[in-house]
Amino acid sequence: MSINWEDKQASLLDSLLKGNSDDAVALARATLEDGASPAEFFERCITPVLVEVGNRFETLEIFLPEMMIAAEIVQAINDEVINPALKHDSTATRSEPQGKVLLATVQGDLHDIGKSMVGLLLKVNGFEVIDLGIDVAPATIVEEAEKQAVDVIGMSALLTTCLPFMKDTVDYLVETGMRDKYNVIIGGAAPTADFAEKIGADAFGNSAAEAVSICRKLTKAAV
Ligand code: B1M
Repeated sequence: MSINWEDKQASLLDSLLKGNSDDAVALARATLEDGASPAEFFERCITPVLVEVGNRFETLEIFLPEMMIAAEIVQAINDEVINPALKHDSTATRSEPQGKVLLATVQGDLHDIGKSMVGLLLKVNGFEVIDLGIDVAPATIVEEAEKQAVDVIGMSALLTTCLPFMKDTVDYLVETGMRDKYNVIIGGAAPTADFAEKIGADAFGNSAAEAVSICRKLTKAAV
């Protein structure tokens, strides 16, 4: 069955703005039953709808409480529908270890919906993931990378004001002579591929799926 993503997005947006969690969860469930993959629902429905929620926040059509409720409902969809379905799908995929990836949302930034999806997709694709959570300082990222002996350092940022902390982390690696030990990938709504190049990161991931293919390439190259 072909899925009308515009209709799905309109319904989800309506549920998020009305604070209707039950309808949003039911919509996700029905769309997966119609044949969409969990990752596809996340990328083609949840992500663009959250961008629209952000736009409405920016233009003062909605305010912080509504944006918070929208995020809580998305968390419910992830917990109840997307994550279990992704984990179920992963039993069919290969499971030999692909490498170890550290993930963190950078200092000052509390956004974690996208980073958590990156972590989940990496896990179901056979990566070991160390997720340090949100608001993580550059020194902590590097210390944990050392402690956990990871192959890849992955940083996420949605606030442009927090981009300097991505640069600080790469600079810290350079200053401590550890830059060559780690592959560094950055993503989130704030950075760009140009920014990644400018600060000396190895790659920029535009989506969770792209983050997985980049990590695959980076860890293969490291062998
Ligand atoms: Co905030 N927020 N928010 N927010 N929020 C944005 C980011 C904003 C763009 C909205 C807007 O104004 N248009 C704006 C930032 C503006 C800017 O910096 N230029 C903004 C603001 C201003 C704020 C506050 C300052 C608001 C305030 O308090 N006045 C505040 C800041 C808090 C803080 O962090 N210190 C704030 C708070 C919040 C909530 C708590 C309410 C909530 C977050 C809840 C949570 O994450 N648990 C929230 C939300 C939900 C948003 C929007 C609406 C949605 C973010 C999201 O989850 N998107 C957002 C609007 C927008 O992004 N345009 C907005 C969906 C998610 C799947 O996308 O994270 O981009 P994303 O991840 C994608 C890819 O980018 C990629 O994969 C994911 C899936 O494909 N990806 C990676 C992500 N990380 C990656 C890492 C990789 C590779 C790929 O490698 C390691």
